[in-house]
Amino acid sequence: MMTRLPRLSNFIVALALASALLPLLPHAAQEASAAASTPAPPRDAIVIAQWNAENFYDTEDDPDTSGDDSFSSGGWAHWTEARYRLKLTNVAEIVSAMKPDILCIEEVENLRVLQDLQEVLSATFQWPMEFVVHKDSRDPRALDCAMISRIKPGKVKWLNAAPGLHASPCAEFKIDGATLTVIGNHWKSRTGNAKISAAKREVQADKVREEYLRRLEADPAAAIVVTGDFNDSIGDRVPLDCAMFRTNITEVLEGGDSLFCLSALLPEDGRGTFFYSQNKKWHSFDTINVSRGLLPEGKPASPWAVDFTTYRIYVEDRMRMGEYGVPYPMRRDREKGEPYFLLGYSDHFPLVVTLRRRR
Ligand SMILES: [Ca+2]
Ligand SMILES: [Ca+2]
Repeated sequence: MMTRLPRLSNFIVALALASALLPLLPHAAQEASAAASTPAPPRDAIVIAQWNAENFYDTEDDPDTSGDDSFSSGGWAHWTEARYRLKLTNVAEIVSAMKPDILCIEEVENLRVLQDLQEVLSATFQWPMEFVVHKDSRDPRALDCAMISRIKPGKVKWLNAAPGLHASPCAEFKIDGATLTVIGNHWKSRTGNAKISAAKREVQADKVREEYLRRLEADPAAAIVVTGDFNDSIGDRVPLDCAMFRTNITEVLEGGDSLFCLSALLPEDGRGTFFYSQNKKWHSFDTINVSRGLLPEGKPASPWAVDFTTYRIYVEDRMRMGEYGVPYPMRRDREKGEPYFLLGYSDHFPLVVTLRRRR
């Protein structure tokens, strides 16, 4: 059992603070947020972040799906407007600290949640991210894989591996005449039968590989970033051998038809983004993977190079809890039959990296 840090009193204080600091921002105030946006992002660096935001639902019941029912009024999760607002603030606070130009975000219920997040980012944290890449994927849990960005996306396509799996947004960003392709992912979770869930992830991996290979064949220098929550760790069969997210940089530099998994740069015991409480093990489910052209020594070179020193799992002390320092989530839980609420962020840690324009 994970140690429970927050107590009821903390919860009340946090909630009171949240409601005092956060007047309910009307959903429709997008013009205001657009007007407040800053000029184009700096072109010499592009920051990319990845985060599975865990059950990022609004509080309204979507009558077209039962996927959000437990997070709707009267549902099991006791998800209230105040808690939703606090989640928006918590997520926005961390995102604004990472300062991404492009954020790939998973487990978001709908466009409204993304718009609310944009509004809080802009109004409360002065980090406007005015563009959205989103599509309702008809997921059984009503959760989508999306992007928000400070750079206007060009062509967007959705990689649908199979019905019932999260579609992966594949967005092209035209920056100073060069194209950066970013693919966000949320592969099938490991719940249920292990073989069946791995087979589903394999189909998703094949779809992503097909897409990036096509781009590399057209342009061997193509700048491609593939990120997400893959529900498999570095070196597991599906990411390593199906998606070809390689951990050996030489292989990528020489072959050019695979991607380099940046988490291979981190120490082996420092790659975990998710902690499985049943077996008390860390998993590196979230990674950022890049094409050869983006590697500092990659040839042919893309217009940008990954700055290896910037790649990290973004964690602040407040994002951890318990003796293992695991991701501090925001959710209803129970201890000895007593329900309580954890008022953190997500059960995953985010990742961030900077690409620098080559000179
Ligand atoms: Ca809802
Ligand atoms: Ca519903």
